[in-house]
Amino acid sequence: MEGFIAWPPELEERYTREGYWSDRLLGGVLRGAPDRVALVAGPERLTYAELDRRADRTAAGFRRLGVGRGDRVVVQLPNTASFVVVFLALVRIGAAPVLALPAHRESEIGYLCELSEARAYVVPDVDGGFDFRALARTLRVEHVVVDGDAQEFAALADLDADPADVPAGDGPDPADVGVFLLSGGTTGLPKLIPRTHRDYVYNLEASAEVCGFGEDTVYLVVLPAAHNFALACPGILGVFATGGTVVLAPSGSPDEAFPLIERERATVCAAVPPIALLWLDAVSWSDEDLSSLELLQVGGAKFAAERAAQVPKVLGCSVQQVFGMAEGLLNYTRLDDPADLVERTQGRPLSPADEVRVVDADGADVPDGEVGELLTRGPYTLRGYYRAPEHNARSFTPDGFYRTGDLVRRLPSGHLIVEGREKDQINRGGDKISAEELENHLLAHPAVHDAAVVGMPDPVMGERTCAFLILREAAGDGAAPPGLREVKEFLRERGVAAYKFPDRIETTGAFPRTPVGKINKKALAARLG
Ligand code: OOB
Repeated sequence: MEGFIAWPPELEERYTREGYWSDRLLGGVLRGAPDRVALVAGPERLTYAELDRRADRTAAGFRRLGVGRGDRVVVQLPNTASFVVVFLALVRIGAAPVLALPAHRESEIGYLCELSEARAYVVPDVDGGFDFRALARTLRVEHVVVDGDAQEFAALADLDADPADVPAGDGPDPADVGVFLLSGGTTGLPKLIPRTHRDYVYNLEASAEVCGFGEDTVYLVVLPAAHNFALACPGILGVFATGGTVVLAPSGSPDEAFPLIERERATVCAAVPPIALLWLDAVSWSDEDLSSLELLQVGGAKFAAERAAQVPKVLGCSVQQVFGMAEGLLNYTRLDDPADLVERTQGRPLSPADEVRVVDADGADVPDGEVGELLTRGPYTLRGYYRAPEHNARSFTPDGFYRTGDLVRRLPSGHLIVEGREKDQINRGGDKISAEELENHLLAHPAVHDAAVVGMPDPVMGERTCAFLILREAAGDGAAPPGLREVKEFLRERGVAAYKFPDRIETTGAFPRTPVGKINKKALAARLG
């Protein structure tokens, strides 16, 4: 696929020879017994055989539309059975789903469709009060497929064909891009992360092993299914590969998640820290029986040691810290690690073939125990973002290490402690916000002369977003300077996802500068006190 950067041949040979890569495909992950329940979603309960058949029929439906190997399809579905069916259908025909989040709006989706040259866009009719058909009308994609009331578009339910009636087409190769994940973003625009069948299959299978997933696993999904953590770390796909059951919840709210844990006897769940904190509080006033829970995975943002220590006491289950990234590298605390490492660290790399360096500003390795930037290379870490040559020149070392932008300390055991971040990004409870992307939107406001976005510490979210604005003189002649409400409304009209809206606005006369003239964001953040 043009724009995809593959591993160099010698590594390709090594990862295959050493058994990290196989020829298994993402479409073949359903390995549970045919009559076992694979998926519970709302009122639906699908066995492995039923899910397999629905995926095949939907795959045939997509093929009949003319979608096939090497095509891209932007998928923006909430946690419904349709998400799983559409994902499996597309990877089976070798069309790569581009996994947008339900929160994304015109700004993000328009860009993703254009960059990926998507053949199709798959959406719910209405979700969370938002009409995705209206969003679809603003786009130029050949096929819009709607789950529910399709209006003028194609209905997902009609993408149903007997596989025997549709020519089989060209199947995917394990080295093909299987799926595109979205990067959190550090620049003006989000980036697409190509994940091949063989690297992502390794990602999910190795994760399932480290996390002890098996036929008895009942995995509750509370994060968006489109997020790497919930999808493949080990996630939904890791459960399917080991024969367990996936239960989809609409959100991590205790009102929705706790009754599902009780009813389905869920054994494991992946959460971001704000959800874990909410659960720690909510057990005291909830009546549900959570005794089936064996493991709570927490990741996406730093989870404080004191809170991690509370999980076994309050929720009665083990805790696992997960420090991962859509770009690849996953770190897990191990199930048999001593409590001290589980509480204080964010885990160690999943794979023996993960190469990790911790370097100073000059790119020199620092000794264990000292803070530096994490660089990584390995059998499931990307070698380049899709169609982003300039960005790639900055994000990778010449020998192919990905610069994570995370500041970490490595212990002699290999465990990593996340100490901070170098990248210009806000991590709002696991949701990543590119400061530059938000600044560019703010600069489009007629009253804004300059904008600088910084994170501010928050006890629940870890960070919230503050936008410092320098207003135009012209704002004086009539136009009132925008307040927080106006700024949010402005961003909503521009079609920006709501999680990127600032939580606070500060106006100022000038930005502090670094000696080289860049905005000094540390000094700005310090003003927030
Ligand atoms: C996960 O993936 P992304 O792509 O949304 O975000 C990756 C970034 C990391 O580079 C790091 O800055 C931050 O999120 N992060 C953490 C963390 N886990 C992720 N920072 C501190 N402590 C942690 N435990 O967030 C992701 C992907 C797969 C599994 C889990 C999380």
